[in-house]
Amino acid sequence: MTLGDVERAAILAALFTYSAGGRLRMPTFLDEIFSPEQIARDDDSCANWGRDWTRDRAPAPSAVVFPKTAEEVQALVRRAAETATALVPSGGRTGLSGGAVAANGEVVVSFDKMNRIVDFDATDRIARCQPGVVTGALQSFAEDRGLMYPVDFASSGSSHIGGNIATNAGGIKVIRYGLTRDWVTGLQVVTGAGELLKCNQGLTKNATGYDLRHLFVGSEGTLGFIVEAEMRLAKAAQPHRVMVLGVPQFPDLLKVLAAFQQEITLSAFEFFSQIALDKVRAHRDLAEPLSTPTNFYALLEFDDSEEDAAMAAFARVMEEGWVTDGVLSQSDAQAASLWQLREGISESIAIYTPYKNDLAVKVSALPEFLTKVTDCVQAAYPDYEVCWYGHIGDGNLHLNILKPAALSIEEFYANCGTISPQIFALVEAAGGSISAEHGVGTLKADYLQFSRSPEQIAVMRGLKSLFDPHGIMNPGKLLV
Ligand code: 2HG
Ligand code: ZN
Repeated sequence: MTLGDVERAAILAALFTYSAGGRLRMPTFLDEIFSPEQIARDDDSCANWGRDWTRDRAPAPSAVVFPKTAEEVQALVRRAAETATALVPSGGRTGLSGGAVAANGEVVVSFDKMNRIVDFDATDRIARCQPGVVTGALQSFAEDRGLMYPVDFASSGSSHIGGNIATNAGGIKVIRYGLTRDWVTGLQVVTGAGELLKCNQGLTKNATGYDLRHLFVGSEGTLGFIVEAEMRLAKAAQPHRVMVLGVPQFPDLLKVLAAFQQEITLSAFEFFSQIALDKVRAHRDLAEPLSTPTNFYALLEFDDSEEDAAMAAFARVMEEGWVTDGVLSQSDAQAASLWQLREGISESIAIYTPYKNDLAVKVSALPEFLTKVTDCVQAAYPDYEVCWYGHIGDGNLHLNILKPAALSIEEFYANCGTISPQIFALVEAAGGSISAEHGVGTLKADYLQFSRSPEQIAVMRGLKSLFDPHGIMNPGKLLV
């Protein structure tokens, strides 16, 4: 039996409407592009691949697809454009801003099967990666060759290079090695118009006008999908030492930073508050790092070869009274356990379903800014615990407000939402950013105007319609 045009159209229309189970049926063209094992639409898969680490929206995609090649991604985007099918890219799903959440019947495009390092050139020191390469896998690949991929964070064991690029991920070593953007030497991207763009192709010098590569870094999948990235690797790091210092007054943290930077090259300068330390110690059963507890702690990392100069700086900050106590790692194992005090915080507070903010101001503006934000939260909700930590050496503060056990998540988030505009007004007044390294996604999309002017947002919208004329690329994220 063959179908006439009318029957075919009716069946297609029905396939795009709600099925008896309430879920949107997957568009039929997926079967034309992918083999059956590359498509999933069962509840578990949709729940798993349809979300990131945020929990404020329930995942409800119509299907998940697992492309294996750039050609398949291109075919998918072209057919999605013809049928107005929304697509959501999915990497390691470790995002904290809802950038990879599919809550509206979209097709999730998982890059799990595009996870190979396809080529490496030792002269160029460039690894050509598919987008689904796990950050930790690229780090190990580099180490095996006596090199280093220096962008690092707690989620490097599951986050993907493609997702890192889409959010311009930062992490714990930005003070010395910069952001993901600084390590991308080439990008291949399928735009929302279905075009494959090869941007920069691994060149160091390329003065031929607009550098399109950088438009896609931090674009959160709203302009196109990354299908290949050329990542620069660095000379291997020297063995390093980790120091944890007790600093009673927050402004003194910056004096400590300056004192150490005068003597040595820091590869990390992180901080956390006593509340953050209590939570991570309880969660991971870790020992108290210093004999006397204090309000704030700094965690420093530097090359082993600079130990003497670091000790000279330590003597000075103790003498000045900025630091009350300190500990220096004597082995790699000790360095790793000191790092746990900082890297384990986010995971340890997850049980409090925290209201998260990822804020940046200039380093010099941090003390006044932190005081004002703390006062703002305490004035509105004196009972809420405020947990501060972050990458203070590059001006990035993570503000986590912890939910009191008696409150429902809905009530707590609604309460915190009422003070968000005040917090973001403080960010704006300080010339800062409402998202330092986690992206805008859905969570911060309503607040973009606190960091970007109307003129900038208009230009961003222009770029969006140029690269994604059909509005199918990660809709509802970043620009709403
Ligand atoms: C970190 O620095 C991560 O630990 C997560 O960026 C921050 O959980 C957070 O707020
Ligand atoms: Zn962070």
